[in-house]
Parts: sequence; structure tokens; C-alpha cells
Amino acid sequence: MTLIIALDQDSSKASSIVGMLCSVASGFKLGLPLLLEAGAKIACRLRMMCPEKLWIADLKLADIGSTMKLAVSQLVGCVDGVIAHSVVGVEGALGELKEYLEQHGVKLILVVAMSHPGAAEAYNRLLEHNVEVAGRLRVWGVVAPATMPDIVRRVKSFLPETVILSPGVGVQGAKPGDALCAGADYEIVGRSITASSDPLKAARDVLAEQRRRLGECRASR
Ligand code: BMP
Repeated sequence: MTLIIALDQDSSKASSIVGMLCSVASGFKLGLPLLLEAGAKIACRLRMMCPEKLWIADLKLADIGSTMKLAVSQLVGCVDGVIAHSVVGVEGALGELKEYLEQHGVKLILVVAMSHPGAAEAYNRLLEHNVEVAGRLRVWGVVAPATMPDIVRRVKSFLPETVILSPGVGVQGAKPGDALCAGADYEIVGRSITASSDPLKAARDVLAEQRRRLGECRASR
């Protein structure tokens, strides 16, 4: 399975989405709006509803190591992975975070490039630096934009063994399968599923389109 659902809404909406999509999603990404509204322990409560899937806290951490460790300590035991920004560097920041997460059995996922147009101003210009950081830290996964499949292809060539998670499918303009065809392992989809009047059908439609596109792009290789 190749679909991670972005949960950015309030906790009652999030729990109804988890209930509906547990059987079709590979995992769930908990966004800051949800975590701020409901508190960190919402991660444990939602996870209990669908324990076999991948649970990721999208804190987009970007701070000194000590502060990032304090933040993630509230989620240890409730999530499989946490997302941090790559640009803050290793010494005194990501190196400490990685060591702490390893001790607690939590995966580190680094944003190496972003999906919105403004990411071209600075963030995505640092792509080579960001993937070098991800490689040096041997992180479990990286976030790279479905809206920019060329970037996903470059990330895959730099980090062939690292899991690539790609947001930007649906409302932001990427089509299901764009990032998978470029080398991503999962596409992260939020509003086009969670704000739909029939989230289960919307998720099944995304999965069907991903399969169709993957079949097409594999056949043309
Ligand atoms: P949506 O499908 O509703 O656009 O949601 C995308 C999700 O992925 C949101 O939770 C957003 O915060 C996240 N995201 C993104 O859109 N672009 C990035 O570069 C990195 C992200 O984490």
C-alpha cells in the first residue's frame, strides 16, 4: 500500500477518518493543527483505533537538539516516526535528535524539499545539502514533493535505500502516482480525501489511480 493520510483537522474529524480509512491506508500523518487542538496524547488514542499502520507525527521540528528532544518526548510510545526539517544541521540539533529517537525506537524523517511554489526561493535550492544530511544521519525516511517529480527522482538517485514520502497530491496539484512513478514509496494525501463527502471512496479512487499510473510507468521503463 502506498497511501498515507494527512490528518490536519480537529480530533473528532480525525478519529472518524481513521475509523473509515484504517483498512485502506498505509499510515496516518498527524499534523500540528490536530496536535495543538487535542494535545500529544491524541496520537496514542488514534493509534489504538488502527494499531498496525504507520503513525507519523508531523512536528516539522527545526530547533536546537535539546528543545526538539523535549518536544518528541511527549510522543514516544504513540508514534512510529517524527518529521523534522533538514536545514537546521547535525551538530547540536539533528544529531542529538537522531540519537534520542534511536534510543526510543522512533524513526526520524527529514524534509529535504517542500511542495509549495515558495519552496523554490530557498528551501529546495538546498536539496543536495539536505539529502547529504539525511544520508549522513542514515534516517529512515525523507519528505520530498509530489508536485515536483524531478526532485523526487533526484532524491531517489541520491538516497536509493531511504523511504520517500511525497505530499502535494490532490489540492496542491500533483496527480496520484506522479511521485510513485518518480521513485517515492508513499504519497501523503490530505484534503482531497479528508474533506471529501465520501473519504473512503476518495481514498479508494486515489489507490486505484496510483495502481493504474504505476502499471503504466513501469511498463514504459
Ligand atoms: P493536502 O493533501 O491537504 O495538501 O495535505 C498535504 C499534507 O502534507 C499537509 O499535512 C502538509 O502540512 C504536508 N506537507 C506538504 O503539503 N508539503 C510539504 O512539503 C511537506 C509537508 O509535510
